[in-house]
Amino acid sequence: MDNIVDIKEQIRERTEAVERILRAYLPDDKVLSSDVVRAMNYSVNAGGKRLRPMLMSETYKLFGGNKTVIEPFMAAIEMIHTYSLVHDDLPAMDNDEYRRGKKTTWAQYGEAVAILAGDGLLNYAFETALKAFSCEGADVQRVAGALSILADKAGINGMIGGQDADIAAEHSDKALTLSQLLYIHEHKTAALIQASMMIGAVLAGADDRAVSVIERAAYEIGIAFQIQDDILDVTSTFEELGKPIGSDEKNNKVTYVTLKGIDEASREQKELSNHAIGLLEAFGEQGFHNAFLTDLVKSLITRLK
Ligand code: GRG
Repeated sequence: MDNIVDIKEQIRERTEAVERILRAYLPDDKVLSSDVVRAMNYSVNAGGKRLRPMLMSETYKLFGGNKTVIEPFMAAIEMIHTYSLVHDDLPAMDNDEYRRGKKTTWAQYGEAVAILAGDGLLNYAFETALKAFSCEGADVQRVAGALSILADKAGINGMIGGQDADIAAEHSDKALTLSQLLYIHEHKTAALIQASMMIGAVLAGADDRAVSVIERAAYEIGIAFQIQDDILDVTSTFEELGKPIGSDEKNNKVTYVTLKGIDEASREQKELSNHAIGLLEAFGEQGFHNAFLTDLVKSLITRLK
């Protein structure tokens, strides 16, 4: 019981730390006063678990990172994640009116402003990440490597590619196979989690072999995270999730749950998470430890939102 309270408290403290960093890097809507900038800030400040920046910073610490160079990248990954949600909620995509317990950006500001706010956040993410070059003690090669991972995993070979495959599947009259579903989850969901953890590792100076183990662990965490998302869409409530449940069924979506049933989906989710935890703990043999990181991944297995 004490452990659960403790991890919740540690997550709360780290969430606040991420939010302080976000506030420092978001554009000032009093200086650049426009609906688009206000909508960008509204979307990021609407809340959210801040999981990606947290995983990034904790992977950075795992490999001994302790400088501020990680901070612009933590803000950048949350901006990219938020832009994807802003665009995903649009009438042309999922047509959702609530997220994180608040009106979605298009429902609050109108479609045109929401499209631009998403574009603005994507661009601003790279403007922000580029600031890492001027952080004290920044290693130019590591920052360049991190930027390249960010661009690749968010782009057509990553998250956008996954969204594209998802939309193509929705428009197809053929039944979606498990391997097609895994392709969508790998790109749409796991790619940003991989970017987060790989960037943390690269900026801390981890070697190529370690970065590829992190890429694998983050893949498993990403797929497990998405399976839990599919489960919660069936089992949770509007109050808990901050958005309507049952949206997969409403949109006739094939998910891990519809293909395998809740029990099997839940079993595989745990198996993937535990394997990823094993990969992370094995770094202990090389002297790299971060107990909070493994506890954070464990907490995702039973997450309720
Ligand atoms: C529009 C280019 C483009 C991409 C959209 C991310 C995405 C792709 C769509 C959002 C819908 C969805 C189910 C995505 C899968 C990833 C996921 C579970 C996102 C929600 O992430 P959380 O739970 O959200 O971390 P919070 O609100 O906590 O930040």
